[in-house]
Amino acid sequence: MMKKIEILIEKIKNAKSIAISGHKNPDGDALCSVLALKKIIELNFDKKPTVIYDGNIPKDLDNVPLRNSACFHAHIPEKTKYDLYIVVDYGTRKHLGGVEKFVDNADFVIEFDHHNNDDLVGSLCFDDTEKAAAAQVIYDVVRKAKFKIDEDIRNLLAIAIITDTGNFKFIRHSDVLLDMASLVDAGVNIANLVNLLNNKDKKTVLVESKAASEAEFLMKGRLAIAIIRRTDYKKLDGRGELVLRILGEIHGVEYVVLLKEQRENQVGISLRSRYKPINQIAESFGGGGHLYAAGAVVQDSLENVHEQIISAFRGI
Ligand SMILES: [Mn+2]
Repeated sequence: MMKKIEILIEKIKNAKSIAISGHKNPDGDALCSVLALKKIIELNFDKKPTVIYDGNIPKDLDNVPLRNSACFHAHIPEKTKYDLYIVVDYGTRKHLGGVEKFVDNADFVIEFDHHNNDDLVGSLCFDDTEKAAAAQVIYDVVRKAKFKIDEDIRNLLAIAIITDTGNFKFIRHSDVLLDMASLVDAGVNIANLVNLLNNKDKKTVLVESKAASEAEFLMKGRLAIAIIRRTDYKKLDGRGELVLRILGEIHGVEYVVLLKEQRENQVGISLRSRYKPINQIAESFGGGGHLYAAGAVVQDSLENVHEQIISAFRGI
């Protein structure tokens, strides 16, 4: 590890231009880990890395520190070449989206990730699939390298951890709590950060609550299915997590399905389960994910997908 950190320091020191990206359509971990790393490099190396993203950054992340320093990839000339490119929380190459061309064009690529991946894009890899967030991988390196950090960095790392663990619901190891404990001891206020994330557009919340209130209940109330049609899909921001959460709070509901008509003949499926794994259902639709939270995108009509989902749950 120390050898890798030496190389990391060497590469940052020698780079005249540095860019950093997370996965396409960044979530809290992908965006905040990248912004934290930008500030870490500024503070410790006196360099100004460019933060580049593809897709849409949800409104709830609008108030995170340094949010405005993230540049949309299409605003940067296509042939731009960086000495050093750092990819964070990207998962697999296909999730890089529009920044892939810059990554491929860079002299050297470093990665920080916590996903399973057998197609690594980095030449120097800080990967740990046991970590609950990419931010933890960065925090680990920060402490081993004795890098200076400030309030922005601590808040960004904390937001990344809070969002990727679903407010600590999905943790598997105590180390994430220990990391959070050390951030809290250094001044992070969790309530303030959660408040800062409550920043959705009214229209988004109203569309989500409407979808929840119009849900249908099957299998004696154990399966809830909500639908967001195309006209409402435009008002959605993010994955419709609120719909899944509202329905999942109902007594007796074990499975929640959200069908999003993203465009004509394209439906996004989000699946949640309380007790039994449902990732196999997502896989049968060509998707995947975690045991109890999975999804897929299907090229078919909403009506057909709706029917297929119901029959998939008959087998469970
Ligand atoms: Mn992550």
